[in-house]
Amino acid sequence: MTDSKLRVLLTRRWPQTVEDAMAQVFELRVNPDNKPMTQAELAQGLAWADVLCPTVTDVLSAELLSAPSVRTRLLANFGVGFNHIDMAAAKTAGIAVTNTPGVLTDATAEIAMTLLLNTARRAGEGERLVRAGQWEGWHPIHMLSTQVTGKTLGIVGMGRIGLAFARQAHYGFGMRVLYSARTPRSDETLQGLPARYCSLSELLAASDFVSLHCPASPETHHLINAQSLALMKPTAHLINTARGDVVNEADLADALQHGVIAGAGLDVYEAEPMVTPSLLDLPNVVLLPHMGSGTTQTRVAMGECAMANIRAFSNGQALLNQVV
Ligand code: 8YV
Repeated sequence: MTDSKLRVLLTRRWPQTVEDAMAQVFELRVNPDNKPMTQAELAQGLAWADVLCPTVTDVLSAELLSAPSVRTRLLANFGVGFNHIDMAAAKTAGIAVTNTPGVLTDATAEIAMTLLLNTARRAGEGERLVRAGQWEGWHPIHMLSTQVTGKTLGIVGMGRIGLAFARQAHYGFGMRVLYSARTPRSDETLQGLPARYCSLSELLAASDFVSLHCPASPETHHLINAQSLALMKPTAHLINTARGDVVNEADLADALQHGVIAGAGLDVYEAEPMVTPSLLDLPNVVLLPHMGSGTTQTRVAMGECAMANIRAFSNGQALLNQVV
């Protein structure tokens, strides 16, 4: 198989420079509408393409991946999370899957920090007040908020992004770091960061800020629910830049309404782009539209990473970031 013959389908538009580079070496098709493809369109895409490049908005079910018409042998995912792909079905169908780890770590950690500062310091609320022309001027007890420096941050899932965020928080804001994960990390992995491993329940009870960085999986589905939220301090804030499924959104809205916790900052949701309506009315939650990796630099790097995987596949070499 040569590069020029490989059929590659992008389910959404990518940064132009990467699309141009791909078009030079592959037979490239791009979903021109830049809207999520329907299941029927994805089935057609899988029947045409040697390599399909999905994003988080494409649900690739067992039904789609096991159809006899499927020609695709590689799913080069644009993103690190792959919970939208039925991995067992891909494996059974002999379809390899790659992702784009590493290149989006710093950008996503930055959005976690944006949310933490924003929810703690009520920046969204303040901005809305000024824009609405309702600011009546400075006074000593106006819009008092929660100071971040020196507080305790609990990281749930100490992977690349969790660690990058913990480092920002510790070295930038003097925060004490606790973390929960399946296994403790070595000092080498933590790059010398003084972070203490503990159980999830201890982390929830002791943290002023709890930030989620675990993948979506059956084990982490609704890990944060009414019971776990009740373990948190009433002054604590929850940050989610991982996946919406990790949080029971209805339980979170309820907890925010009733003062079970003080605030939240969310970049991801259970049924994107739908957001639980009651959250929209709450002042103590900051809502972002899944933009963790959304810097120009990072989106280009994600495209280049996916392309490097496709080139390796095309040349019969070991895939660089194979997850199945
Ligand atoms: C991506 C993300 O933009 O990489 C991920 O897992 O959540 C985002 O940063 C998105 O998944 C694109 O597919």
